[in-house]
Amino acid sequence: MYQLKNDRYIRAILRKPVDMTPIWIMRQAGRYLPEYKKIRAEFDNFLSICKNVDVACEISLQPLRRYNLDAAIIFSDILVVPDAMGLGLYFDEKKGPGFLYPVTCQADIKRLPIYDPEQELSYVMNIIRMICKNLKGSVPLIGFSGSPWTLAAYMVQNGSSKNFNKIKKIMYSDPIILHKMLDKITENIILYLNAQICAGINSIILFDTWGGILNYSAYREFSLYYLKKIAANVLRKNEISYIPTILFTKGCNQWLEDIADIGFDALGVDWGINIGDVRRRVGNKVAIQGNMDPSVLYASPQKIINEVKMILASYGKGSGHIFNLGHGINQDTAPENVSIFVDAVHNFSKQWH
Ligand code: 1CP
Repeated sequence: MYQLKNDRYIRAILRKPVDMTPIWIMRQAGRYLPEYKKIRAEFDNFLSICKNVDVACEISLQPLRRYNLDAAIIFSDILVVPDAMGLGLYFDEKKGPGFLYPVTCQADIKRLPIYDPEQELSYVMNIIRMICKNLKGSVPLIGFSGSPWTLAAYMVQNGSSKNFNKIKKIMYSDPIILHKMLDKITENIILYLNAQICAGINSIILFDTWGGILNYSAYREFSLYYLKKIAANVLRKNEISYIPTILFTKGCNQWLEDIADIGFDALGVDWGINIGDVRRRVGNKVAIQGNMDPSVLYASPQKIINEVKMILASYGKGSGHIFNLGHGINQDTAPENVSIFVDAVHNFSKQWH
């Protein structure tokens, strides 16, 4: 375990004073970077990169060499959890993720195992240990998982979906069996995140990417309930410090008060809401991550800077803001624009602290 040299990200989540607003970028290691594409071209599939400890570590570090980011994130994917549960994950170049053995019936759900993450996901723990050795505490390392609901959606739909009809059919026709599935996924996620903490990560983010397709009561019953269980059961500290947690949701801004109440330290919000309004609504309960539209990075440098200034001003004075995009960075973003973005956040946020 290393003492952190730059702990701006951690301090901001804990709403302690900072000299400037910290920034990291969702999907910061990935397809918009030429150095990633170069490595990617040497492998025929994405999963083999995720399982290659040296390569995944190198890719995690790439964005930090280019930009003054305040955190690193492990290079992996939320779908390695269903893979470790025996579903046989693959990534099709055109169609995206899919499973050899998707969940199609009750018997499939009954068969889902509770795994040992130190066995089934040992490669992720090895990647974490290797990144930590390289970072030597220069910035915090973020670990992550998909939310139980989001993972269940992929496992039942067999990949992505436009209307999520299959999982919604189970939800409305046999909610008890869906709860059994969510229970197992939740238990596996807690084991996974606690193993990540033991391996050395400094913070956790949960991605509830598909919570926003539900109505209010279904969101509370099938997503929020399980996220609350996770917040209550992750270790929250290692030998030397507290491990702050962020919950990222998409399309859930109408339920912010509920989401702020379940025990995460920070909420990640998309760009569908003014960040000042988020702050007013959640008060002192949580810190806020976000929330620039990733498409702003297509604009001119001056427009990017203006947008950054506007979001900083909307948030207002004081700590508790972790700057980020409102969703993952687009793969056709110009890497030069990312420098302008990151530096603008640092330069123009000083006056707010
Ligand atoms: O060929 C390639 O290069 C594969 C593209 C790719 C990459 C680079 C995928 C497939 N996943 C990733 C990496 C990844 N995914 C990271 C680490 C990179 C970083 O942040 O620096 C992380 C944190 C994720 C998380 C992830 N994967 C989410 C949650 C966050 C979000 O964006 O909402 C989700 C929903 C996924 C599923 C997934 N994996 C990959 C794709 C194309 C998808 C989306 C499928 C869909 O459209 O539903």
